[in-house]
Amino acid sequence: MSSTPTGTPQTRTAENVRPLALLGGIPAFAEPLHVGRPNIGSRQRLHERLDEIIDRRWLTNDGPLVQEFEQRLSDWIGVRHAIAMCNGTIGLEIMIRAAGLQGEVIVPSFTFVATVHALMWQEIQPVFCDIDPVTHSLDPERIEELITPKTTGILAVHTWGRPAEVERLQAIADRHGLTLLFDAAHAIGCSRGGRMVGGFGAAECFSFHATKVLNCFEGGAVTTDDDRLAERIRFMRNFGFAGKDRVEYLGSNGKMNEMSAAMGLTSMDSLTEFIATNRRHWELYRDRLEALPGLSVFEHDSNEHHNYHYVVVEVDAQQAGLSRDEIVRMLEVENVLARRYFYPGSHRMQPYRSLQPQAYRVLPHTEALCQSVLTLPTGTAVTTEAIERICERIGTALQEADAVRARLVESAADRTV
Ligand code: T4K
Repeated sequence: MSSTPTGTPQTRTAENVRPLALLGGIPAFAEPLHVGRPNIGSRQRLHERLDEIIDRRWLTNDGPLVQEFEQRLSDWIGVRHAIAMCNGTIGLEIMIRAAGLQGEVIVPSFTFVATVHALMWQEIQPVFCDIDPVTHSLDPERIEELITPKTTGILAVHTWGRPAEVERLQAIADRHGLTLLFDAAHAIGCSRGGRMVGGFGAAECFSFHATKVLNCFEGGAVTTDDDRLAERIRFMRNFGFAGKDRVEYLGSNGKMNEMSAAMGLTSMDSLTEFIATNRRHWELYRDRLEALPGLSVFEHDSNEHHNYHYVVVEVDAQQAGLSRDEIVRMLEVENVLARRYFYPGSHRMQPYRSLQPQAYRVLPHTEALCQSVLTLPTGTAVTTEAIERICERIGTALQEADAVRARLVESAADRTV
């Protein structure tokens, strides 16, 4: 059987099923298997769209494909405005500025650091709040104690696509006159109470990066039901222009180009299929891994829409016999590049580590999750056979935990020589 970069396993023979690669066996995969391999959709449709762009000679600046993308997005989500962006980070920055946040904003540390940077980039002080260990999103119980006279908003994250506790967050925001915004980078196609993510808070921001379930190569979108806010966001996305030769706002360049919109539309055409694949993969991982001691797969509400984009595994090192890091290192030798999102936590990254060295004190659940969570490869580039193989390797490693640990200690010693 040939091997490919998408992770086709090598031929399964008695010789290479065991032992683990770390213990002298053949790696499970001939080439690295990544978390975040892009979903592509119909190449033919993508090529047709790219040809249309070239024929039309309209490459960017609110082109027809961007407009179509925005319309389909807002129709699907059920929100009045979807404003496409060049990426999620710039989308967050523009959303934050357009919503008038300043001073201090409450934000989780357990997120991709872009969420926090988007505040700091505008000299807004991020105030780290702990997360609920079950939902992995902001813990509403911990927010009010962090509010000061300088607080202007809450920037919550729908971590792994599971919607944050939007109703309780909104009640807190209303009680204190704060603006509630959401980083919805992971949450396209997810719902809470039957309502699609995209319409909560004052505005929400999606990422359509190559690694996301819906991808535009690079891209994002801010969605809102607020007409005036939407208008400001549109102007700020385009240098602040409110008309020809008329600049009314401090603006940036957040525009999505036509190639990205072509990819986004093509991705959207196949989104149902991508999500169905993700769901099958997630269920397979859950069935296999939860049969093992000390491993649990992050759950989603099966009564809601979900994109099943991330397969997130929590490792209880005591029960499993191996720590999260030991499993990640064992998998790496098998050519499975599991990720430790969001290790070590934004508060332990710069500049926050220097600016707020004591932040960890109020973040016990964040600290614990940063040590115990890993994400595994999924999406349309991964086969069910590959997933079976990954789970089998993890199971074998747990059975041989002592040997695995001893070998890892030895290899760490080798590396320091
Ligand atoms: N807020 C949250 C909560 C986010 O998670 C993110 C982004 C943002 C905001 C910001 O949105 P953007 O500005 O990115 O639109 C990756 C993604 O780059 C990033 O978009 C994502 N979150 C984050 C969770 O994951 P890295 O640093 O892990 O990227 P990298 O280069 O290590 O790639 C991840 C894996 O994907 C690798 O194993 C390789 C594979 N890959 C990647 C690309 C780009 C491919 O196989 N093909 C590819 O084309 O951040």
